[in-house]
Amino acid sequence: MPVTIIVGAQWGDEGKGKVIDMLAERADAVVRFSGGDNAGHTVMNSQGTFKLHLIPSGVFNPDCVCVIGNGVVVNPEIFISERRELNGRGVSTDNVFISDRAHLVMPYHIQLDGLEERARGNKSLGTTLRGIGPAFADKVARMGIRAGDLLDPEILRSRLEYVLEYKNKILTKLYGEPSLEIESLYRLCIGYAEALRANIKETSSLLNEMVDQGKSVILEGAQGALLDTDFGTYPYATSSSPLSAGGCLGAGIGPTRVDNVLGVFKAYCSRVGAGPFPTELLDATGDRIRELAHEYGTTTGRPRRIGWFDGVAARFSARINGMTGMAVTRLDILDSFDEIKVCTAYRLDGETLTDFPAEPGALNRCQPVYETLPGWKQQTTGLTSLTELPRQAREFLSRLEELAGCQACYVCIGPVREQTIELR
Ligand code: 2SA
Ligand code: MG
Repeated sequence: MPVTIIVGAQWGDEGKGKVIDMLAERADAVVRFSGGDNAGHTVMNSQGTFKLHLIPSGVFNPDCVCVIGNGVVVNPEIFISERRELNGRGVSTDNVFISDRAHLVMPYHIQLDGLEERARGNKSLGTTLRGIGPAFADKVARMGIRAGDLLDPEILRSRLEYVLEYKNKILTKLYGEPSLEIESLYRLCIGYAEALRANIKETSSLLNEMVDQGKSVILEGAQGALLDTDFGTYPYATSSSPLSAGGCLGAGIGPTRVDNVLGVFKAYCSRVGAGPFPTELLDATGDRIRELAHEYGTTTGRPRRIGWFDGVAARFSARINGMTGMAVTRLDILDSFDEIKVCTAYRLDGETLTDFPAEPGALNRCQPVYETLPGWKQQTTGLTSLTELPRQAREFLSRLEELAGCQACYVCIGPVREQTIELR
């Protein structure tokens, strides 16, 4: 598997961290390509349980190069604290690099995320308040500070002066907040520069050389396809591209070099934050899944919204990602259910839809059409092959494959690395 892109196929939290941790055992490089520390990847392996927000899940393989790509926005404080925690628990970060083109999340981005959410009132998006949207907005507005800018004090100072003049107008005139001081911000950034200097470098050439040498490279997405700025439930979306195409852009590897796109689906759905969610379960079944699976935000601790597997969204996601395979995670969470539902179509204004609508209002009004499958009522954790899985579980997986239009390659039946069955 020379170059594989691994993406979240739903609304994030599908268990990408676990799948990547497993595949990273055999990888030469793992690259994070989108999002920022809004992401939360939980990894459980022989070294313990880790919640990663920025550092790629490949960090547990000491021979693996880990890259935070140009498509990520990096909060230096979070990077430094994550590195400290990993090092404190015996995990080396010597092979972790940050692209010099990656943009930084600055303190004013976090401040603006909070002010913007408050200004939206009852139309707030439920962001993670990590400054991610404002940092990406500055990137495309050509007003960002990049990791590479930290390395030259003169460039850094002139960039900060340019940006602050504008930010201070917004903060004081629009929000009535005090203006920011250049000196303290500059000193803070000089501190970041000292802490990060050894990690910052040009990473796209490094990765392309590895690809040229036939090394195995994994591109690791954050969040999920349905939160993509273009194809997600806009404006209830994140501000970067969690899609496979975002992988090429956010790592600097051309699409012709990519061999596989693995989409990670949960056996049900979850969503955190506002926005349409056709299969949402606002009943005891939703609560039961949330508690069984401990579905709470890794970054914010917010309870996640829960719903049945959505086949319409799955097919859409497989198509826009060009998936070559899927991983189905958290199958074990459904072990005790008598019946399991999967959504096969939507009903909207008297019509049956099998494609995912672009307009969030329309999606909000979609009623799911369900097919009910019998549960397997048997513990799957501990099983090691497809043939050992109960017949009903195999039928459930086949139905998910049919609905998504994509073959399952892995099924996860427990949180730790080994609790995964490789199907093909
Ligand atoms: P933002 O902060 O600007 O990216 O928020 C915009 C929307 O994107 C959603 N979003 C997420 N959805 C699922 N998981 C995410 N990561 C954390 C986790 C979230 C958490 O792993 O649990 O801890 O709450 C994530 N990050 C962003 C967000 O909810 C908004 O709907
Ligand atoms: Mg997560």
